Amino acid sequence: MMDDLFVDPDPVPVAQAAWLLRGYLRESAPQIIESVRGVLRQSPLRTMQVPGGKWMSVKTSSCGALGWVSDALGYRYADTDPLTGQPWPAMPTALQVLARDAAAEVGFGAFEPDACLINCYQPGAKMGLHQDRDEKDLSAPIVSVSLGLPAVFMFGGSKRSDAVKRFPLEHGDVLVWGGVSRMVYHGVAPLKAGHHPLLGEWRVNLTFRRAG
Ligand SMILES: O=C(O)CCC(=O)C(=O)O
Ligand SMILES: [Mn+2]
Repeated sequence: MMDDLFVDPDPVPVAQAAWLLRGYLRESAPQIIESVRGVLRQSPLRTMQVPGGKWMSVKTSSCGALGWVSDALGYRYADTDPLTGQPWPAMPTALQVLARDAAAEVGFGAFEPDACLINCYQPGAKMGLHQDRDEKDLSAPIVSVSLGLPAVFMFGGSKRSDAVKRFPLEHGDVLVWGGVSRMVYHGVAPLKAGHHPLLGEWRVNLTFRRAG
């Protein structure tokens, strides 16, 4: 009877070919989190080194046919988890469907991600401005899901020096960018301390890509 009061809010354009789907996850968040926990039981979180030798403040893992890895040699996608020596865990169906539906919501039809990078932030963790540039198929969008503690997302331009827009991301928000915005510089400001009812002291980000 009241269902029509709970329609999804319209996607908010944040740049050309980039949208924020606020509160997209809603009641499916616990199931998504359970799926992520299942992945992390097989391929645990770890801290990766970036080329040049520094360590990331974000802890990561992956699922899908390809996983994102970084070490002193550089960034790349690999079909095996270097920590376990095993293939990455399969991408749970709930995650695939979430990514595909969110992409379709803003006009990217037939998005079939083969990689989901799981980024886990604790207070103080951050991700500097970067481009997602290791994927072979740049015609596919990036779908980025936020869970747990809120964060400030930075969305710039195609040059590192371009002006950056900052906007808050909350639990359940999904960002989708592609097309002319596919190569924009983006990052996450240092996470503020807080407590989330489902994830405690953590922010979890799922970044879906067509990598291979
Ligand atoms: O945590 C986020 O919201 C962004 C993650 C990201 O940009 C990446 O993993 O490449
Ligand atoms: Mn990125």
